[in-house]
Amino acid sequence: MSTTSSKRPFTRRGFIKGASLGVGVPVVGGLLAACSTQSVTPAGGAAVAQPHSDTEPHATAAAAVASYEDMDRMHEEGVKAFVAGVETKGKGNQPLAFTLDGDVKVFELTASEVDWQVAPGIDVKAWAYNGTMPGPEIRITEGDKVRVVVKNELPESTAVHFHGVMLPNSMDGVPFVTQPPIKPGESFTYEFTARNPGSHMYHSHHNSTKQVGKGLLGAFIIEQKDRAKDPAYDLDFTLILNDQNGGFTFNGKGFPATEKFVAKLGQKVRFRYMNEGMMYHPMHLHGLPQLVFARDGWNLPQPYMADTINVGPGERWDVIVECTDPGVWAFHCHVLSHAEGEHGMFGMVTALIVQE
Ligand SMILES: [Cu+2]
Repeated sequence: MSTTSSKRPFTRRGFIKGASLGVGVPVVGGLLAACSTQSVTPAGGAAVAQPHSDTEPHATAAAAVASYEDMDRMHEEGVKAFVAGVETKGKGNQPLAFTLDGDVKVFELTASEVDWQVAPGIDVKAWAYNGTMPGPEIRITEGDKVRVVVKNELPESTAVHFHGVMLPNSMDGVPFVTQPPIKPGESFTYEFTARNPGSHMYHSHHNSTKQVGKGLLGAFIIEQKDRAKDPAYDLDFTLILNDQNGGFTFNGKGFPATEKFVAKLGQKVRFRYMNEGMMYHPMHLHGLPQLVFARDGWNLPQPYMADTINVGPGERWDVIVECTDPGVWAFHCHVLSHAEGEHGMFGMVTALIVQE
């Protein structure tokens, strides 16, 4: 029985050469590069390296790519790098400051092409809002008047749709349906009052397979005016799930460059899952169950407990995790080919670290 592994350009010698450099960021980069056996071309973009996935059960039973010692070493190095912290250029999903025009909160977004580092060794050209993939987080409160001024510095037209947000039809951001496209060099101003609280998103709605795929997306969070309507929590984290530019990512980064979530024993943590990709991503947290209390920004009539929450494209799910047990809890997408292969963990993997 032949396996796909025998056709892979990866060689054991190549791995050993990389591994012999020792543990550290450059090595992880080297490992990721060594693990790249396929090219992924984001729609219209340059080919980027992506760690392969071992989906064939027989692949390990037949001719192994690496010895078990090599395999263990690669796994260990990835984990060690993650724990030590991997420096990458750029950080997405950062709060966007606003200015006040009377009682209107004014946000500015500029769409342009940038270099984006997903992980050491995985560098892509992204189309980004304000230079990051995902774009900055816009956070307002129910009842706020909001204005978003969008400037287009891309070589093609674009538009911004506020996904999940109730607003006047003319502000819905769909070219030729509710507005003309924003041509290169032009701007468009969106203005509305935030009516429905919850975890929402904003993204391009023009040539969207390419434009959202290349990174034109971000979180749009409308806080409850009456905070008591949501369950109580101490920490609030957003995970934007994606499977396009640069492979499988949380907030624009792939393991081991994904951000760690740190909480103290006894704290309650809110996670907002948002899927801006094109695949399903069941989010699984080890050890600590998740109280699912909102879908697409709408609080559920009856919250429920789960340990794996399937997040489909366009969906948002809000959960509360009570940090009842200390330790480093693995936290990953449970489509295993999005998270771990023969060369270790990659892509949609992080950890919730509960400190005593
Ligand atoms: Cu996944």
